[in-house]
Amino acid sequence: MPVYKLTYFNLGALAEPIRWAFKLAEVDFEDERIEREDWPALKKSGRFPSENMPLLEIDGEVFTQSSAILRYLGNKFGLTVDDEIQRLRLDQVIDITTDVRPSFRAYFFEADPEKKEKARLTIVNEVVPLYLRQIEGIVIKTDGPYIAGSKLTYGDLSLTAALNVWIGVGVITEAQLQEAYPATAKLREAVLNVPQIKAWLEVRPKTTF
Ligand SMILES: N[C@@H](CCC(=O)N[C@@H](CS)C(=O)NCC(=O)O)C(=O)O
Repeated sequence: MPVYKLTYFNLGALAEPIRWAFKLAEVDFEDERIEREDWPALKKSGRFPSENMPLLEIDGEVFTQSSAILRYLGNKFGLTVDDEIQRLRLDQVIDITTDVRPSFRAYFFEADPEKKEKARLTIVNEVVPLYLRQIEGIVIKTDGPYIAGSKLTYGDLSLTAALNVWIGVGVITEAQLQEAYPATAKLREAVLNVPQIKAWLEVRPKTTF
């Protein structure tokens, strides 16, 4: 078995679906968490080729890009489906959640309180509905609970982790998700109740998202 080391901030966010993949496969990995104050020096240390995280080391070889890493582990650990159209849906959902990130970045890094509130309202009223409508449209194509029907895949892990960020940041509540996007809410519940994930959520370091 290869030696895996995952490095990220002390957050769920982009690393969390990767951690869940390891937990589901019951494969050991080192869960290195970098404190914010240590990051500026580490970023320029030469250890991080993309100067960002997450980073996955497999037997010492360094890999970047969270979606590529998740897809690799999903394929390796059987968290995927054979059907190509179903796989297209998984990847579509991952790319949709990726498209949302720039608007979150603009909000997080805005210093002016008035502009920050405007950015938040744009996310709440325009960005989240636009993307969740698309996701709901994909999820309802099967009887659920997952994107590919009864089979849990890396796409569900990615989507659920993204939803947890959106809920954690406060741009949508669990009740609003349930009300407006019931199939997506059902999928998130199903993923969070998978025994290995549920057990991990109870012991993992507590963070806002
Ligand atoms: N496309 C990359 C994006 C990685 C990324 O933006 N990471 C952020 C954290 S979510 C980061 O490391 N930010 C610190 C920095 O850029 O200095 C991926 O999916 O892995």
